[in-house]
Amino acid sequence: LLDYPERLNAASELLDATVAKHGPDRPALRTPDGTVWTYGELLTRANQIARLLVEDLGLVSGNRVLLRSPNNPWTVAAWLGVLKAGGIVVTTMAALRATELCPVVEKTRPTVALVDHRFVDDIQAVKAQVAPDLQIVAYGGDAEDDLSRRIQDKPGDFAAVDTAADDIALFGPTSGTTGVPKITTHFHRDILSIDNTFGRQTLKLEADDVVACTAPFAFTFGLGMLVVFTLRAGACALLTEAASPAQLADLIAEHGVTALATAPTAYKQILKAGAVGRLKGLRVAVTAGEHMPQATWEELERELGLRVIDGIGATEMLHIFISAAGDEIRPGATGKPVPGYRATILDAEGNEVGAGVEGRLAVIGPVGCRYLDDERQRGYIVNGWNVTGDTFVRDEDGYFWYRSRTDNMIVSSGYNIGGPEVEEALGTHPDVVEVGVVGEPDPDRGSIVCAFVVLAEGVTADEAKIAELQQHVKERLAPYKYPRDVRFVASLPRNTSGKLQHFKLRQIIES
Ligand code: 3SK
Repeated sequence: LLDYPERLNAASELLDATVAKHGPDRPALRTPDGTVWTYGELLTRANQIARLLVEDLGLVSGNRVLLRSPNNPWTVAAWLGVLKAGGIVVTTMAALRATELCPVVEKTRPTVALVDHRFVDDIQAVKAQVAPDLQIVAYGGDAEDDLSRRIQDKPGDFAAVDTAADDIALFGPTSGTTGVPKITTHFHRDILSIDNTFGRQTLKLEADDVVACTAPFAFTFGLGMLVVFTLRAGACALLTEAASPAQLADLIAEHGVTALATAPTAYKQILKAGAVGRLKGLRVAVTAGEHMPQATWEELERELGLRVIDGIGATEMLHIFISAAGDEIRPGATGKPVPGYRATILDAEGNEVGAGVEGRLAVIGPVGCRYLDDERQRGYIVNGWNVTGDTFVRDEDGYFWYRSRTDNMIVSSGYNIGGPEVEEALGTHPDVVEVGVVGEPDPDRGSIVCAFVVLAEGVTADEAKIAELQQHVKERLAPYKYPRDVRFVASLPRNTSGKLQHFKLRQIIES
């Protein structure tokens, strides 16, 4: 399963090996405007970019190249070209501004930045502030020095640098939910490991699949789905930039998408928009990033006959390590450790606890947390286990059930209340579009449950609605879990991966 040669270049395995197996003419990437890149075209462009980096921009093995772009074919070619050239890719979210990019650039010290032309300004500002020697190449525009012009006369072949399986291939910044970036590091072999584990054991893409995923490449959920698993299977990725849930549903129908990966919120919104019929062509559906409420999972099964593959991953672990597919799924549970991983539950002291006892999720597998030069490594590793910051409980059959982020357990009058269970209960109310639940300090109870609610358009936000929502929770959960404070808001704060930022809700309470 995970036996790799000492020397290995992940990009060659994903691209050259697939071309050798399936030929150059199959579609590898497509976009909503009808652009299609075959595997042969992708290989040529990746090779030309590798040549540009080595021949013109002076890249040597181990140098870092920052990528900044929405998901599009050039970004995939650039990602592969950097790896083939022996460089280390630094993925960044296109949405980050100069102030957020500066600490990433200071820490990873890229020599080159390949940047979508629409996002060059911030990177120019970063160069001026902290990286005077950074060479910036824009792409996707019509300027003379645009990447496509700079590579057009280069030969389309390039022998990949003979990297070691344990050479670093990827620096993946993660802001977690607190904002200060940590840089995760991943080896060439890690990239293949996520395919040999989750990709091949659970997801099982086929060469005829058309894969869509809303997560950006800079969120490793998207990188795995659209690049690693798709290319290794010889399948085709539909690369969408920003799309609303209704637009996404239309694209899925129009482009014959057979495999979709997106956050639970997007599935919920597609259901609420009445667009679920557009997903009828799906063979496989995946969700991660947040826990999918059981009601959403069941509705999708009823409507589409699809058993959605839920999973939990982490940027530190590169991809999903607990999941289940098909008949192995136990609705409501996240699943079991993906083959290749072991998982357990730890108490506050780092001791393993048995079935039925809630605690901190801990995991060991072929990929693990290695922050670049960061004291917070000590917080992530406990007795050799990677501790992800999630509270779970394991049942007698070895299934793992999500409770909350460890920092979102609300202790109210001595009761433990998981914020997500209250979110899930409120989310089943027809007037609720989105909800975030956190603890609010309370002099009598220690904390009370506070719900921030986005109501559907046209619904009146008043005292009667608050009472109705509280009653709705009391009818579904132990009554002590009901939100004593309900605040109506226009939207909820999410990070660039789309994850709800509970810490920002707590800040609102404190302010
Ligand atoms: O957040 C997750 O669950 C996740 C899933 C897959 C890959 C990466 C991440 C962070």
